[in-house]
Amino acid sequence: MTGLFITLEGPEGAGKSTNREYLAERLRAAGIEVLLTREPGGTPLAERIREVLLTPGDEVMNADTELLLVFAARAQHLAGVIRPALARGAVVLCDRFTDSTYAYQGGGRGLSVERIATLERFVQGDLRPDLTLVFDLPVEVGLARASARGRLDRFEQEGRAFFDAVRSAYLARAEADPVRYRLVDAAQPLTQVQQALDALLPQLLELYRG
Ligand code: Z5A
Repeated sequence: MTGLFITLEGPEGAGKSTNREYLAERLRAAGIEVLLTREPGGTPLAERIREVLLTPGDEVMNADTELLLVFAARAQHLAGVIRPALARGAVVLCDRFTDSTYAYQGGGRGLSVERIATLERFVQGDLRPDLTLVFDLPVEVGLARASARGRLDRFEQEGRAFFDAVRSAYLARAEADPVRYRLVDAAQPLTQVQQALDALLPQLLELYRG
């Protein structure tokens, strides 16, 4: 039996973590094993790489270094957590995955899609998410939510053009593959976002039960 791999994507402050918990509750209520995880991170070693990626420092991180670090963390996460969970039939709900790489390193940093795709094939083989929920909202709304938390991480210190490019990359990916991606209007009040997720639930259960 193989499980179901669902990723939650979108810019900062879009509500991915909040809604990941909500979806997990709904799926568990249906008697399904759910594994909640996140990227970068998800294992002790991958969480250490996350610290390196998110902590601001005096030395500017080269964009290729950043790209290789996100895939290094992903290789560890896939081997240690995601693949074993899928193999035992769990639903994996992952807060960010390779679409973040296309959005941040591709859109934001301007690295080529081909270079990212090469690493994607190398690290993941054929594994791709079964479903990707893209939580979309205007850049300023997401940044306001994120900055209300206080200290900004290394990515959150980027300028407006970076986040516009991130959002455009997400929207382009979602538009190119409406079967795998579902856009969620994350600017709505939380209760409405969760109603939209409730409406998706029957499709998720159908995908899971095959
Ligand atoms: N990154 C990358 O560059 N390349 C990669 O391949 C990967 C990642 C995998 C990880 O940070 C960083 O790594 C990320 C990209 C980069 N860049 N940044 N920054 P992260 O995942 O920890 O960061 P995040 O996405 O910024 O987390 P976040 O700000 O916590 O966003 P969220 O999980 O989408 O939101 P939340 O925590 O659920 O909600 C944020 C706040 O908004 C919170 O107070 C909620 O109560 C509130 N909220 C949520 N929904 C609503 C609604 N609907 N209305 C009002 N308020 C709401």
